Amino acid sequence: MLTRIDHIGIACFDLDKTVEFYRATYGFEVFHSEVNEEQGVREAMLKINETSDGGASYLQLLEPTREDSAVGKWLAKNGEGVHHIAFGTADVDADSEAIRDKGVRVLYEQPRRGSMDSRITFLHPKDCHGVLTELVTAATPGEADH
Ligand code: CMX
Ligand code: CO
Repeated sequence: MLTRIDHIGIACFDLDKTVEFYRATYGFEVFHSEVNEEQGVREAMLKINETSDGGASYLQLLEPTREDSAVGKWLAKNGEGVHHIAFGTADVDADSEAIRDKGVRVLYEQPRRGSMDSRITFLHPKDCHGVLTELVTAATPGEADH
């Protein structure tokens, strides 16, 4: 069951400048940052609020590490902006299989590693009314490597 907005992914050209904009304008601080080479991103997670399922909602600011990555290609075509939304679930395996059974293309056979040791998969934007949609199961407390 999808129980929260886990994050909104925002593509930017300069992560440090974008982090500073969110800090100076709204007071949001970086909760976690990392490079995910598989996804081709340098990213910062800004925690916005805790949620009733014990999780949280974040903004995920994304700078590409290479031009041929998903975010690099998207930025070249669209410029900066909202790149994807992510729903949180306790069981990304079961939920992505159930969604696959409804005929929506799930991009990965098995969930892959996301921010903070979460497990993630994506649904094709062309099957989701133009929205690239991610499903996330957060690492269990204690496993996350801040
Ligand atoms: N939102 C909405 N539509 C998108 C999109 C996005 N983020 N990215 C691509 N599209 C659309 C394109 O506009 C294009 O549409 P048209 O054919 O009408 O022009 C179509 O999808 C194909 O796009 P493309 O530029 O040819 O790109 P690809 O097919 O090579 O890749 C996708 C698209 C979704 C398969 C790829 O971006 C992907 O695998 N994404 C998942 C991984 C990812 O995004 N990682 C970065 C974030 C990591 C994280 O969140 O942790
Ligand atoms: Co994401």
